[in-house]
Amino acid sequence: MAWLAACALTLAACAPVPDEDSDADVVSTPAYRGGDAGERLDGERGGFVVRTLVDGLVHPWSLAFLPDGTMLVTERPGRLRRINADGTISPPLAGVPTVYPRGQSGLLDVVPSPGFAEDHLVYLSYGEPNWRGNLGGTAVARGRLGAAGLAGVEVIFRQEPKLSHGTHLGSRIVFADDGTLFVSAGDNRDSGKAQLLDHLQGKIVRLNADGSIPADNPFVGREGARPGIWSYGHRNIQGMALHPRTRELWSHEHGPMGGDEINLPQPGRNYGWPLATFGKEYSGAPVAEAVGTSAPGTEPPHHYWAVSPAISGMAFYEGNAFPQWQCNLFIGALAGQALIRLELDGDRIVHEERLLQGRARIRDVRVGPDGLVYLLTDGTDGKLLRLEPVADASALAPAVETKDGG
Ligand SMILES: [Ca+2]
Repeated sequence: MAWLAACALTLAACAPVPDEDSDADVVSTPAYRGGDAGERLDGERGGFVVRTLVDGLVHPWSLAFLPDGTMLVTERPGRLRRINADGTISPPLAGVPTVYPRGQSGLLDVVPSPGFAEDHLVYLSYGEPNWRGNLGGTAVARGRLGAAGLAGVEVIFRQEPKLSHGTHLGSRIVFADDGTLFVSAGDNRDSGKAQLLDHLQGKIVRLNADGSIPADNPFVGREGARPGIWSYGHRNIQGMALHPRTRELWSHEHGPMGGDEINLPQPGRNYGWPLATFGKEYSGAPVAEAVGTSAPGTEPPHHYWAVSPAISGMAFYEGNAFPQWQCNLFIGALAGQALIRLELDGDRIVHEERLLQGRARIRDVRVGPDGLVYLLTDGTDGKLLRLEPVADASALAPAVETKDGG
């Protein structure tokens, strides 16, 4: 029987991380619920209303706002939809590249071009299959959005070789003010590659809008280094945003068991994975390559969580709807099932509150042009939620009554 035990051990060791299924064959039937009553919740900085706008989305991953008031939403199995201002939801739009629909892989981020009003370009990040269809890598494609979908789609970035069995692809896309874009590319659960400059695993890359390499990238001209790399030593980045005032890039990444962290990635710097981490392997063992919580030549995290919330989505709040949350940083928590609200003093994180605790896995958080906060919850019945100020108590359920009108 010893061989049986050994076989079982081998299987366990080789099994993909069982934290997420692709659910690629689940039928998506999204429905608009924005007319339903919202629910009032209380927070440290006052009450707010949470309203379900859409349900029935299958693993929605990212949300984007277009100038005409519509929204684009990705579903991880490979669908891109338009949610119109009147609440109608489009069928899956044409032109989306074929995704590698396994585990955490599939259609991921969606971001309009900064010049969308003129160029109508939409950028997508996704897990792209290799030619055999048995491995995936992070890729970015862009196409012009018309009524039926994307046209003229071209792939402007891809991880080669592809090493992912369905885990650790990232990925978020953020445009900087100079028109370049940052793309996070996960380590594909091949952690050592995050330290290798001749690989694109575990990196943030910086590209021109057409996918070409900016001449001032930090490793341009260095032999043996991929010139697209901006920063390295990353694990799995599912949140990036520009700070609204300093205009610097902020990112966060999943640690293993413990050690989720926030970084302010600077050009050419090493963010430590897997040499330095505050986390352990899921087995409880130390990370094999780690020398400790710090390592020579690597940057310490700007902020870290000893217990991983499993973070995804990142948005700084700037808007008029919630003055009490001005310049706060919002991050979704998957395993932690919460909306994390961080208060800042300059760049320093000085306070954390968890909103919507225990309700759902939160995959994405965005601030709309209306100043309201939009969330995507993860699951086969994923939802688009909106946080609104408490304005009209009569619109809420249950009815809120106060004698003094205050
Ligand atoms: Ca790190």
